[in-house]
Amino acid sequence: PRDRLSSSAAGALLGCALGDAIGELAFSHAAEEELANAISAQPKLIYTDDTAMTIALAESLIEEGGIDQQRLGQRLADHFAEEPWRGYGPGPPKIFRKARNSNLTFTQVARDLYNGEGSLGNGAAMRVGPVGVAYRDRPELWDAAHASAEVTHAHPIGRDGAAVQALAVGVATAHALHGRRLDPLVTAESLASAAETNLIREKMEAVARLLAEGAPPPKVADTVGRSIAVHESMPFAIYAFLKTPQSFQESLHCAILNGGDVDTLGAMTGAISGAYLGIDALPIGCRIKVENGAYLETLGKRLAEAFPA
Ligand code: F2R
Ligand code: MG
Ligand code: MG
Repeated sequence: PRDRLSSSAAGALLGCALGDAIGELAFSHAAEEELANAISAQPKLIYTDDTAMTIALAESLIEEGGIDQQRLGQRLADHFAEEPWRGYGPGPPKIFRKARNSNLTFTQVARDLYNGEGSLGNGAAMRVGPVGVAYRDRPELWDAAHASAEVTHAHPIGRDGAAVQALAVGVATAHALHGRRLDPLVTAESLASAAETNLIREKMEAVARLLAEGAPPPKVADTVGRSIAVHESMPFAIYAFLKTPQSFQESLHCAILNGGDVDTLGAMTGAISGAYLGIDALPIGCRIKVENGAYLETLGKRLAEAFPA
């Protein structure tokens, strides 16, 4: 089980980075053959803010042994300060700046964003994979996912979207750990019933229904959405995994070849699929090209050691 957890944790982090970097290429190469040529032409696969924030969250979980919101906020802000060019959404940099220049905590500042509504962007969900790996099928997962989200995303939809994505990674990791095969329909239904907001529950119910009907991906994307808002991207990312759970590549292509916020769709699907299938199932040609791949693999192993089976 220790080796399986380690493989699953490394798979989740590298899967996120691969999905993010390849998804970013799909913004300008949206057809399968064109994308394959673009990947071959790249000396390195460069990830974006999705993976930079995932790394910060994994490091914070390992250092703190759980979610310490102030320390997580500080680590996210430090990563942003080192690499502000990673393509961050507009909200997090504002929060980092204001928290640094005031006596307010990160969560207090995050609550003021977007006219006091807080953010419902997909930024908390795209980075939450390490919480799923660490807590898996444990009851603490839900609170840890909320706590990790609240550092930048205070809107109930932003928090709920992150918690459902964390649960998807948690279910995938737990199945991998115990060598069990996951039932896509049962998983979609249980994720729907775990959601706390009507909007996300209804989207996940639509995912379950469309999976059962065998609806084509473009129809699913049009129905549930694929935008920068979490309720319009996380459900399609989970669908892309559940449609073909045995193939990282097929899940990733479904996530990123139907338009929208494709780096983030890739990061979310890649994290779930990588956790479920383990590091050895990731396409080796891409794995060796991904930026900081050795560090991501080591970080996954350290995360597994910090939260053992
Ligand atoms: N920033 C980007 N990409 C820019 C180009 C996107 C692409 N071309 C596309 O069209 O999809 N990528 C990175 O940002 C996203 C994650 O963003 P995050 O961290 O959630 O940021 P923020 O600012 O909190 O939220 C994002 C946008 O969502 C809308 N929004 C959020 N809360 C809202 C609210 N309460 N009311 C109304 N709108 C709200 C705003 O438009 C925010 O700008 C990822 O895609 C990552 O890759
Ligand atoms: Mg991004
Ligand atoms: Mg994005």
